[in-house]
Amino acid sequence: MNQHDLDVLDEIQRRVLWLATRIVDAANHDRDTGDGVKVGGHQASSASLVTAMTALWFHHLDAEDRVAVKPHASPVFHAIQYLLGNLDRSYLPKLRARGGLQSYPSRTKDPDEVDFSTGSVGLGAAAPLFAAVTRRYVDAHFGARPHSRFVALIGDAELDEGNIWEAVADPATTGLGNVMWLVDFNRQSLDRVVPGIRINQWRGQFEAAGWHVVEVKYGRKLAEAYARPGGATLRDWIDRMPNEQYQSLFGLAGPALRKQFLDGAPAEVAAFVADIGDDELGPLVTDLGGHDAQAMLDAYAQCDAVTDRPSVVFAYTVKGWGLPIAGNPRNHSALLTTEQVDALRAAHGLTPETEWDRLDPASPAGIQAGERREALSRPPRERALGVTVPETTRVRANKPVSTQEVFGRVLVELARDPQVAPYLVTTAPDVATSTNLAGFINKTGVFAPTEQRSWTEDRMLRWTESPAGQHIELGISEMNLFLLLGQLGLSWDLSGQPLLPVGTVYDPFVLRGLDAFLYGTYSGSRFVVAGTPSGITLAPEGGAHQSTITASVGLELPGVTFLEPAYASSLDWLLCDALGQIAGGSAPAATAAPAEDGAYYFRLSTRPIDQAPFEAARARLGDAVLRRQVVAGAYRLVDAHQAYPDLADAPVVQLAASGAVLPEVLAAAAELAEEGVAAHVVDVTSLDRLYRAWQRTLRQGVRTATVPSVPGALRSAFADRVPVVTVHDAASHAMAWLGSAVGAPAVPLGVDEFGQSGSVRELYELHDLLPGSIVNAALAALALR
Ligand SMILES: Cc1ncc(C[n+]2csc(CCOP(=O)(O)OP(=O)(O)O)c2C)c(N)n1
Ligand SMILES: [Mg+2]
Repeated sequence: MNQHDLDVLDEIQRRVLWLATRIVDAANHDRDTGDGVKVGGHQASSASLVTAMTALWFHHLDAEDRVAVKPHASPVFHAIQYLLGNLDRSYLPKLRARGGLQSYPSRTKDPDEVDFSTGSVGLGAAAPLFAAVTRRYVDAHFGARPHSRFVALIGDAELDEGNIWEAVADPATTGLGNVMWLVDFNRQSLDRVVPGIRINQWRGQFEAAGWHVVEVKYGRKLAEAYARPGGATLRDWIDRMPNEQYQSLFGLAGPALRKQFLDGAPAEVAAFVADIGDDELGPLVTDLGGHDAQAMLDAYAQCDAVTDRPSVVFAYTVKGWGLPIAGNPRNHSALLTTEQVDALRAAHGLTPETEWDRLDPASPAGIQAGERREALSRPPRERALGVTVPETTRVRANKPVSTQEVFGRVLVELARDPQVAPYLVTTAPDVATSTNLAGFINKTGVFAPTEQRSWTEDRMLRWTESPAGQHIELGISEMNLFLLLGQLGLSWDLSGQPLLPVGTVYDPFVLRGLDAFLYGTYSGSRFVVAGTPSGITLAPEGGAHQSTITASVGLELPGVTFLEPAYASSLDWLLCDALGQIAGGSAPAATAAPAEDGAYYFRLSTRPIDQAPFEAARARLGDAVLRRQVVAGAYRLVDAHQAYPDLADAPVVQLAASGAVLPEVLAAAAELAEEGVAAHVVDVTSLDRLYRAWQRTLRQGVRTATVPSVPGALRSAFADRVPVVTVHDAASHAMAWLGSAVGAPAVPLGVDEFGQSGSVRELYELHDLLPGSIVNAALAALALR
């Protein structure tokens, strides 16, 4: 790049630095929230990425590229979008304000176009890598999309997060030449100057995983000094200097800086810098490559040139670059004072009248901004898949069957549907076969970027790996599972192709990937995940594999619909419905639930269950009504009035249960009948949809100061206002609210302690889930009336 263009970039980056700093300043000093809670923001973390980001958006990126910005650099991102003309000026004083710019880049809440949400460090960093995995898959199945580079701008301390290394190490992410991570190597975290010199360790870790590593360590001034005779000793000294000592230089000037810089240095270094003036020494020895636009552009070009593996750039930067808090170990959340901001404004040649201005459109910088805006403008993307997922695959079972088995069979059936099949993609963290994906894999194969030779012939499992495969196998990392699902579910946006992603995981280990699960749904992703097997019902497996709190997790996660069917047909309907919702807008008319947007979490079991009671309910209610109620969240599996007509005057209870425990509940209802109590049995297929329906009417009542109505889903399943017993192979708390929703006393039964090995019967006995306990709970509930 010629000097003129570099000068233009420099002018732009100076304005970016100013705006990013002032955006945070305005949030803290121009607004009075009146609640005493500090607003906050990160001027220092923003400043250290100003050069790298200016060089990206104002020179390097194309419209097709997708970038994750480290959470604390969101002000830089918005400043850049503003200068490009993609953000209205009114937002600039609204960082961290309601309806304003989000603290951390958000796909769903920011007014400008954010590619990847970030916030929980490590996750946003890994997301572009999985977006690139998704792109490789899309290109292989649907034809090559226009080339994109997937970039992550990440903090150096972010590399302490384990999920980073799980992502880097997984074979599914190897060979992605369109990925570039840029580490903002300012050697500071939140609390401290990162001890020691970690670059060699990190370099080794990336290289061991097959990555291309670039270091941008020095700026032009230092490079020139190194080239002078004796410069090698200077370089050697700076390279060996501990971070703590180096960082301390930023707070110093004059002779004090020289003294600190030379502390412990060989005599030749002192001699080399002897004729460099005090005023020049500081700027020289702190001249780092991460603030040299040409050095950064060269690094980006080096990454582009390596097309067979991902690249990582370590850009040596200064936290707080260009600000009075530069390099200060306590600068992470430090805010410039109003006086400092005033001085900075003046130093940037701005006044309170001109401080929010865009670049003068007639100036070279303004012209550059206009050109870049054009170059970066993107065509709209289509979210809906535009295919109709059938309401049912008609899986039937005439013998006891588990939901996990049915799940596998429904997927196989859908893989036969010519409309739906091409878009299905499954993934699992080394549990594909043990979660019943084998049938699907046998039909569709495993995805590999290139054809792989198969060395063993297995008639049960045809693990053929090829670019046509539709299962993406991961190593044992639940973080990677949810990161990949999250990106597969955003493929419509980031790769121009909507997909129907389905993941499986052992239910207890949903918790292991929980933050990535949250990350995906917070980002607006849509996918299906099956947690299977779950609960103490996988009895002999013992406490380490028995999930108890996952139902609550599924129920409470926003953007996630939690489903726990017990019977084959109900799972079939719910899974087809979920995929139909993801396919976008093709929700069958019978769906009682209002349009949902997000992920679908099925909690399944390996316990075979007799299907006859469900068929009886089907005969009683009819297919259409039953389906509607199943999809809405609950239906009466046994209607006591019809099942026990001679108990017309008997006391009535409702036994509500989800999933694998239904046989015990049915047995309890029969025992209660013998004791003269009429018990309805309600199969709760989606605790989540029921709860949401209830909450919706309550909130409506609260907001309009009117008496809330009882939502339809609750009304049809719990027609009588009589005592309730809830039974769940999960923490008793998850269903306990049903009593209040029905307006009657409730006794919640569930698993509130860690499990252990045993038979189903033994463990149900331990946790009071056998029919005898359910009967006693029903009597207790009646007594509480
Ligand atoms: C998972 C997670 N843990 C903790 C935090 C709080 N936190 C935010 S930034 C930060 C330090 C980041 O340091 P670095 O990545 O080096 O970024 P820098 O600000 O230096 O650029 C921490 C601990 C977070 N956002 N996410
Ligand atoms: Mg840092």
